[in-house]
Amino acid sequence: MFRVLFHNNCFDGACSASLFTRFHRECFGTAGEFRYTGLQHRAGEQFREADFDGDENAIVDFKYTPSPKVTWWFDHHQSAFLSEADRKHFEHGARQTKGNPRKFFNETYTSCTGLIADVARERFGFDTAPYADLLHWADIIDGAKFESADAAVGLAAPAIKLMTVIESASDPDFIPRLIPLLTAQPLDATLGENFVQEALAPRLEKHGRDIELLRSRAVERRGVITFDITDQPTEGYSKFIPYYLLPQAVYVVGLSKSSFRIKISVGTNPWTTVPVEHLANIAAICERYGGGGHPRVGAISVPVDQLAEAKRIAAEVTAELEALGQRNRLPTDAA
Ligand SMILES: [Mn+2]
Repeated sequence: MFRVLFHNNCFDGACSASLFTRFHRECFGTAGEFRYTGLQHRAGEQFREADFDGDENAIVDFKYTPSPKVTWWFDHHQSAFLSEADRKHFEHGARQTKGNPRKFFNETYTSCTGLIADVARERFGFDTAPYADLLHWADIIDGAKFESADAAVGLAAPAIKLMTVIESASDPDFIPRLIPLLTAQPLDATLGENFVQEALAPRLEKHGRDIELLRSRAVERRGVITFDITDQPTEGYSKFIPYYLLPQAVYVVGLSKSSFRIKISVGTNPWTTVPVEHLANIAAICERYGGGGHPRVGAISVPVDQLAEAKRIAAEVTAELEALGQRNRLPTDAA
């Protein structure tokens, strides 16, 4: 039995596991059966040695481990190595297996599926042409390079619907059941499978409710969307919905609440027409209030019983972004 461990609840992780299996079957054919385990980021130890229970074990789209039981590894995350010792272990192994490597790391790849495809084709002669559509969507989804807010929120493409069910799957058997299908048939055929449709229906319903809730709350002023949904328990709504509703806006400042915190989400429209050098540094703004993030998106957390303080901070951040007076050029503006 060949055990493939993959990044759980991630479209690229599932595609990586599927493509690796095809590649190994076709180019080696030594494994009778493949079994799959999803790996989750967590505090402390990332792996349990007991997880590596195959005659061979592969990890795809997830962190490195020096365990000798792991015979194949592919990753593209900047944070692939948990320690300098792990990086050294990988580099030492790479020197020893030169000419016949089995572990591959390249952080310039948008998706791990893309890395596996290039290695399999260039080093082992594996024909990746049948998987062009899968590779295309793995790059779009893992790189968050949706062509528009309509594409990201409208969920029209089969791959984006599959992404939605994969990201929200809680049944541990669901993704392992899906993985072999991803390289066995077109994505729309996989989406049409009964067990996939059953998982998708409640997700689409919730997504529709999220859109309507935000439509009723989101307002735009001077290029900044604000909303407050702290009175509505709303876990895991799509962060693209505000830009879908109000595409002229450059920024969003949203208030939401979970059991343990009030969250002020601050974001930049991924499809903004404002040149990047004119955009506000969201990480720097959030850091001033004890939050953090990236240049384009960040968050500030406030204790769950301090709603007034959260509203005060949100108003300050909103005023700062409104003062920039930036708005997107929309296709309708041209006429
Ligand atoms: Mn990935």
